[in-house]
Amino acid sequence: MFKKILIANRGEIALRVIRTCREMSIPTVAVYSTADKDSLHVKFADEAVCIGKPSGADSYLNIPNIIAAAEITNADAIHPGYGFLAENAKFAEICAQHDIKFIGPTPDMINSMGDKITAKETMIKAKVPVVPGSGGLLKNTKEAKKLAKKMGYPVMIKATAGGGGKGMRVVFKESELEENYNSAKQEAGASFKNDGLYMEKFVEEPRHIEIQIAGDQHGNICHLSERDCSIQRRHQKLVEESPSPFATPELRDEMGEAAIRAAKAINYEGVGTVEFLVDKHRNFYFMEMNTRIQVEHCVTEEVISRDLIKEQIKIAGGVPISGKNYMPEGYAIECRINAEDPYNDFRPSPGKITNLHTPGGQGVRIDSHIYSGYTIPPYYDSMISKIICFGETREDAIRTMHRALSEYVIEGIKTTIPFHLQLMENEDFINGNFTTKFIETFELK
Ligand code: MV4
Repeated sequence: MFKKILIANRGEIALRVIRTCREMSIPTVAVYSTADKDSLHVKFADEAVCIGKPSGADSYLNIPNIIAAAEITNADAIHPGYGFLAENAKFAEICAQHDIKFIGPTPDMINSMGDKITAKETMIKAKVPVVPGSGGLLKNTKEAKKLAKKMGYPVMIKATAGGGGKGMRVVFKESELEENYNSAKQEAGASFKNDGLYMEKFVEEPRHIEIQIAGDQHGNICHLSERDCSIQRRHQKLVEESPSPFATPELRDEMGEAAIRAAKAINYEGVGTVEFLVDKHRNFYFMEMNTRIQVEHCVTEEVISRDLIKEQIKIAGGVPISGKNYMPEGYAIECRINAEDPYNDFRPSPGKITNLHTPGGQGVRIDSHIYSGYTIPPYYDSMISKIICFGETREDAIRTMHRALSEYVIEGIKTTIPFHLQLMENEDFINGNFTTKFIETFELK
């Protein structure tokens, strides 16, 4: 196993990785920006190295400084967490060149899922269902109009370098195609330095259901059941749960097997997630594959009783996995608590936490890096805590979540706790009656 792991991240995920390393008796190195010198990940790690100024580009995205930090501390592996460099193939490659194990897939595997047209072609070959569409790049608006007419409106124009909704447009009729095509192309070029576009039939009011998978260095691949992430706002997930209230045992089996075929197609190593759109008839379509640990991995951990960070580290160390699939037992929900004002268009609300009381009790797990007196810096993601509640049934998990949220006291800043409290009281949410459109019509009291 590894002698020492450097965590190239901050916040709750850095803490999350340090906790598992401690349980595995692996020493850790934290890296931090000058804005994070008082952060818990710095205090909890065995060693800490400052890697630059506050902005992400100067610190957590600064590859030379992170590699230098690993070299001076003799770390033989790097855990990238999520965000920052977690899906950066170049970084994974540079780690390998320095004899440092990147805890995650190889650069080739990351690249094969980074370009959406390539990923889709790979999925078609692997017999994973995809949304019918253009197949390759769109040449011009004339060709796009011809294709859309043949497919039937509405259609969706997407960026091949995209993900997370950037460079994506729904087109309802031919007269709207040209301006949407041009603005998507412009946005894609500006965001990704790649303005390639493709087209798909638009799937109306879908659910977002994703399958957690794991693959080892010996060709074993398994799935760890699904998460429902349909509760999103502007492509940011707010609540995730496992199992999905919309899944049936048959759907879980079919999606699980499709996700395994997807991972096998690229000989996947590490933990990963295959995202699907699921329509009202329970048809499912490959959307994208995330080649990293995700924020919402905890709900899966609760329903399968496994530590996914431990699995990542063992896989990276060459330990084989059993290869059997995991079925969910019980029910887990996660609410993301952000330092944002839900009454003011979710505007960021950084600042000092003047008073903090954290909930506890049966079925409550808090993954967070905040403490009383901590100042949330304005430079990074606004997520400050995850509450994960577990119960025998979905109703139990929701009731426990409501109780835990009502115990949570975070003073000095605005948080999304009031939003989550009202969501847990919403009839449609309680009945599992929601799609990715839910938040658009949800009104805060
Ligand atoms: C779609 C779609 C409907 N039809 N593709 C959003 C982010 C990107 N990963 C893909 N996305 C979508 N692709 C087709 N053909 C609807 C979305 C979508 C969405 C998907 C999952 C969760 C939330 C969403 C919110 C808006 C749009």
